[in-house]
Amino acid sequence: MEKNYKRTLVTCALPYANGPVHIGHLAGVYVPADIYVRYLRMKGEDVLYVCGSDEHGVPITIKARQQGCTPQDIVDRYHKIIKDSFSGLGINFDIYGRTSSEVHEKNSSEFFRKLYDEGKFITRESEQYYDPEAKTFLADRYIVGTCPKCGAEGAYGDQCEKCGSTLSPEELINPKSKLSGAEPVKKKTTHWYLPLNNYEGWLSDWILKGHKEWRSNVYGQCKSWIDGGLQPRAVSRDLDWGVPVPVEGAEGKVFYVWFDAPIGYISNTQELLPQSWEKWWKSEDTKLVHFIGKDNIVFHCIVFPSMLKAYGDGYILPDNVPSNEFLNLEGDKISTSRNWAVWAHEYLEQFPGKEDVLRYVLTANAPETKDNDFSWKDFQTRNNSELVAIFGNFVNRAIVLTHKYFEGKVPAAGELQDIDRAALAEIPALRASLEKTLEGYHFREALKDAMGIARVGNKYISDTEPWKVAKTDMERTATILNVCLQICADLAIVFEPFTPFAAEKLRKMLDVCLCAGVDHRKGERETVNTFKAGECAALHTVSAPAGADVAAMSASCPGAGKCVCLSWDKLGREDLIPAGHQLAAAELLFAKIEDEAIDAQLQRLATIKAEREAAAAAAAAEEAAKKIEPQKAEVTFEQFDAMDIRTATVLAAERVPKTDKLLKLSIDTGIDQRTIVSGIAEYYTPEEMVGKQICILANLAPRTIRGIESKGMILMARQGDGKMRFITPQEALVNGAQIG
Ligand code: B3M
Ligand code: ZN
Repeated sequence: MEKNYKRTLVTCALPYANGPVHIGHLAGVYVPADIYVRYLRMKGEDVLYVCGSDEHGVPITIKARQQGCTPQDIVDRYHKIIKDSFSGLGINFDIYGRTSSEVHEKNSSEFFRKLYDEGKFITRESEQYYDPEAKTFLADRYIVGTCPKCGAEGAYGDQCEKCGSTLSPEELINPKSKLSGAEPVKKKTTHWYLPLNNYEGWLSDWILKGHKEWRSNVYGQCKSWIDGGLQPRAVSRDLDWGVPVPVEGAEGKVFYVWFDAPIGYISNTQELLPQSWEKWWKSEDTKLVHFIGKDNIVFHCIVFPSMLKAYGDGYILPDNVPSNEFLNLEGDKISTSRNWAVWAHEYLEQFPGKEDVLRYVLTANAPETKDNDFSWKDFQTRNNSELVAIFGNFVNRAIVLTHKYFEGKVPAAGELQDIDRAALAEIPALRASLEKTLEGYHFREALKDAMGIARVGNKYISDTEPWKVAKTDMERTATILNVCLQICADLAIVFEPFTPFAAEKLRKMLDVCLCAGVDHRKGERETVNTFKAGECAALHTVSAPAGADVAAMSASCPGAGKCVCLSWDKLGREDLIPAGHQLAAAELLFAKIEDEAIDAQLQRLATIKAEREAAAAAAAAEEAAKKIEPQKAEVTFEQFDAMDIRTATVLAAERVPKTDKLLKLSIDTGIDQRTIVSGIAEYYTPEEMVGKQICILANLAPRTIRGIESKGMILMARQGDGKMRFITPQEALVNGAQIG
């Protein structure tokens, strides 16, 4: 049953500050969340939008070690890159905090301490790997060895990146510490555990009975965890980077990153709103929504809720946890370590002014119900054939023609014809569908509806052909353009969540403003409602003391009466822009993306792939070289003795024409001079062979190879990868010396 909430708290998974964010992150979490938040705000709802960097965890310490700097250097660097990428894409959180902040250390410590004091944890002693040289416990990632599944070197104690198997350090063959290279030993250690098993029944009621409406991937994962039986989960680690465990006897122990990270949502809220944060986290009137990727489901649906339940004190639980599947890139899994990704910060540099295109393509292709693929060709097509050819083209024609025939003033509509009414009537229907899909977290569908409105406009102007009608009937032309401009105004509203930069540009052309909604970026000082766009934009920021009535703020544009104010509730009305309103100059809303830009991206990826394949081939060859063939079946001494093996010297050598592998060698065997054809051209040039002393099997029956009679065979040593070297006596001997 839909509850009647008063406000919505939207959180986005806190990205690890050990690398920049890529299109997979954006498509899975941040773009959908941003669409949702912008939409709710435009509707006048009170929304708090919280995110921040996740600055703890082993991957950060590993990265620091790789780069020879401190973990703090790493998180400082990536926190900034990530934060700037988000704002560059128009993703403006009310707060983008950090889990290395003081507020968070204090808050997460206090959280732990209360659970500890109330006996909500159990302790367990276990044996963990320990590096006797570095004198420290080793996280699974810090142990490397040979993969037991595929034999690859350098597999981690938790996973083999080569074959993708999940591993435990015990399974590794020949395990070594990444820190010192020493062989890890087992050592006893004690940790705190949250007994998730105690919360099983409660979780089952809450999720399996109470949230059947959650996406099937989320519900399904929860069900399989709960049905499989929950185990106590460690909340601490032996590590020197993280929030120290605040109890006596816990030296060298910090919180497990997945214990403190979700508390980060709360800490970041506290940092922004130190006085009033509780109403966002502890009021049944607040709707909490976590946007995450599918690999975070268990933490957000099982672990964190159990932590909050254990804590009590009125913490609310998520109403929904929209979680996406993964996005692939050009048919391959996105991978940070393999550099197979499109990085947000690089995109922003390489495609300035095209922030919306990425938002659009990632939404149109969002991996909502299954993994999906991003390809540069599709990116180009969606830009050129959808954004440019439909949305941009329609808007441009409507505004340019209004300038041409009516000096840029919105012409008054005369009596509407059926075709006009039919076009206008489609919009409220699309709006209703779009609201339903957005509220159900189906962003791809929602975008189709928004684009549907652009299609209605584009078809309408093509069908009514005002540029032809203008030759004979100015009154009818006025009506058509009036209808077109009303649809343009709809687009200036409806695209605000999806392509906010284009929507704003369109509002400038139309010289209208839009209530973009109330945000809390100024914390407790004030609540701000922005009305964005037209010439009169300066008038259009209202601020009120924090806690003001958001709905009232949204309803009152300070520009009202002086300019044309749009808002979500007006979407689909037929009188959005009044007759006589002066438009600004037309500008192109979207620009075509040329093949060169796409080719450059494909080239970059092709180079990465080629380098990866070359490295893989080299590694495979190295492995193969080590492969030793099993021993052959036994032979008798007589059988061996029957073979006449001797030293010989190569007198002359040449390639056998039209072959890659064969050399024709003229040989002094001590007995005679003869010809041997040998398949060694891949390994030796003719010049290299001349003058070399070799060993031959002299009494091999002659064979004719490519028309040349070959008498005997050169002895070669061959290793597993096929590499061959001839055998030569350790010191020069006469030709014809017998071997055996
Ligand atoms: N730092 C992000 C990830 O798994 C992880 C999310 C934390 S959300 C509290 O990619
Ligand atoms: Zn493997």
